Amino acid sequence: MYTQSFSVQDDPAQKAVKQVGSTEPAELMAKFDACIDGDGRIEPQDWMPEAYRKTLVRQISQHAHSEIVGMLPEGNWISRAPSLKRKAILIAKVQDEGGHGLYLYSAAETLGTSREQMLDGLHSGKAKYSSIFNYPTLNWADVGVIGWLVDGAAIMNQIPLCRCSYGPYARAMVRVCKEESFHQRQGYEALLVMVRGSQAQKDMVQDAVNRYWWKCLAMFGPPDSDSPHSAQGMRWGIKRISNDDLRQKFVDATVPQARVLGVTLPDPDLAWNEERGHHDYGQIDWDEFWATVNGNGPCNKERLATRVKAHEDGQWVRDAAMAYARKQQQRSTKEAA
Ligand code: FAQ
Repeated sequence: MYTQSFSVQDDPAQKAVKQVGSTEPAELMAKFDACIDGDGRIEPQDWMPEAYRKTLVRQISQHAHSEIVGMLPEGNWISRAPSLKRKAILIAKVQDEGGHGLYLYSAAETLGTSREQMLDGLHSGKAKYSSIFNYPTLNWADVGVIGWLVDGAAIMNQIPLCRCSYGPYARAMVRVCKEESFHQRQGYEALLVMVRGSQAQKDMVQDAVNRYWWKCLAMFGPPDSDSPHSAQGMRWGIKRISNDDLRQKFVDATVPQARVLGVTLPDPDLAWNEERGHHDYGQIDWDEFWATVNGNGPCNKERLATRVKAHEDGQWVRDAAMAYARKQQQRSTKEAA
């Protein structure tokens, strides 16, 4: 169902957005534009305008950090998973998210930005990561809801990125989406088991849905009218579907899933609109979203402090790996001599 985004036609109006005041060499720029207009792929060795490179690094950095910080809310529940099976699934899922972060840091490296630079940005609080990971996971149902809704929203957003104009990012996304699809299903299945259980379990699921629903809608970013990067990102074929259109797709896909689970999505304005062929939904609290994005959500400080500590605690591993690599290199140089 999430793969429907593959078949969405690009809006020709996107291509009409031209770069304003470019100082790039006209000939190279024309070649680049022709590649983008022809739905080609830009590879690391190809010439690209600096603004395109910068936009990609910005978006990939936000995405990579989201995967890494995103390990924390669910990671908190590994030691408290209700069975060995759930523990094994959760460990695998959290590990996958770490892997996604690494593919993405590698994709950014192909654009000339080192992992150290990106991590400095995260640890100093300059770089962004997804707002959703600044909320606490209060009960076991939160883990299921993160799989169902957070990974569901992530897939919806990332399937179009498999067609991103920058080759390494697009290719990384193919694998990431396959894994996210497993994550979404394991979350949904965990919730199905809970809603067939006791009243207390059903209440836990509903409580988790109530807390996460609106935050998941905000994951798609600000409304199109308030999204500074969307027009250019779409012109360059980095983004293929707008923030609002993806949000709408997510709502439409999730309503029937909620019905099967027997949970209520906490929005009195949620209703099918026959004329639009979509669900209408209520107002997202954008003030709360921006407060969270700007570092003042319920868990921002804790998340960042945990990441900084993990990085510092891991220094000895990086030192040992570098010392080993140097030793191996010296040995092979000696053998070659
Ligand atoms: N949270 O003009 P736009 C996952 C920022 S991965 C925080 O619309 P753009 C997997 C935005 O960066 C989830 N900041 O920007 C998982 C920009 O800031 P800047 C992450 C946000 O780039 C599951 C400013 O607002 N997925 O969940 C958010 O065109 C479970 C203006 O916004 C990705 O990152 C937000 N929600 O569109 C892991 C996908 N929204 O740079 C563990 C790739 C917007 O000006 C467990 N990224 N901002 O300072 C994207 O598709 C895009 O970057 C958007 C934003 C759609 C997020």
